[in-house]
Amino acid sequence: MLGKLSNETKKRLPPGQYLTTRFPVLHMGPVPVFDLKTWKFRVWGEVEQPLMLSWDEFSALPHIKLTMDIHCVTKWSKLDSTWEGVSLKTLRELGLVVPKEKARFVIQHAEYGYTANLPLEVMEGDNFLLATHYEGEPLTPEHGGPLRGVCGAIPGREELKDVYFWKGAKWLRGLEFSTTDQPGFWEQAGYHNDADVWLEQRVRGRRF
Ligand SMILES: Nc1nc2c(c(=O)[nH]1)N[C@H]1C(S)=C(S)[C@@H](COP(=O)(O)O)O[C@H]1N2
Ligand SMILES: [Mo]
Repeated sequence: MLGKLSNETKKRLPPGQYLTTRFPVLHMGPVPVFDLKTWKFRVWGEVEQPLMLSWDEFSALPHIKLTMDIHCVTKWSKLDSTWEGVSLKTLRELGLVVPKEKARFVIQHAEYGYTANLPLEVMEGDNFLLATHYEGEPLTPEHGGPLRGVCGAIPGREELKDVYFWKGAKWLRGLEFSTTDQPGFWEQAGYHNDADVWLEQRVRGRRF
């Protein structure tokens, strides 16, 4: 199958990955039910001011559109997926989420206690988004609606750190800014803490 791919496409496929045009659904446990009337998004920890937003308030924030290649640790990759949502950069520029100088990590907190951890500079990169829409439509519940973290690769932006898709928490309810790292759900289960797709950091302590 790889033989049919153009050189340009091959360059966008990290080691060990194959292309799919499907969008598989992958997560632990059931799809949570949510009520947008009571839904809240919270930010706490090492920030100048904790934040709590209702769904209407979150929706009213400036959204950006982002097209990325996404790479799942189970080895599928999907090119040119388009997302809309709010970036951490926007939250900082609006003065809503201003990390304290000592903040180093951001922990995404999702329904049922699922967490995912990333360094602050990765979360503030152009390839991470708090996403409300996928391909122009509101996120479906299966894919993490109403809000999820998404991370991927932007072709040509080699300076950015590209991490596997598990580092984006579906059903996101809050962000905790921290001075110390706190391995998330899959990281505690043995997945690699750094999760760099180009270094094939899938599992802690070894490559496979
Ligand atoms: N809340 C939550 N988010 C999660 C997961 C999960 O189990 N729970 N699984 C992660 C994994 S392993 C992957 S590959 C992606 C899958 O997203 P998708 O179902 O939209 O393809 O979600 C990530 N986010
Ligand atoms: Mo995954």
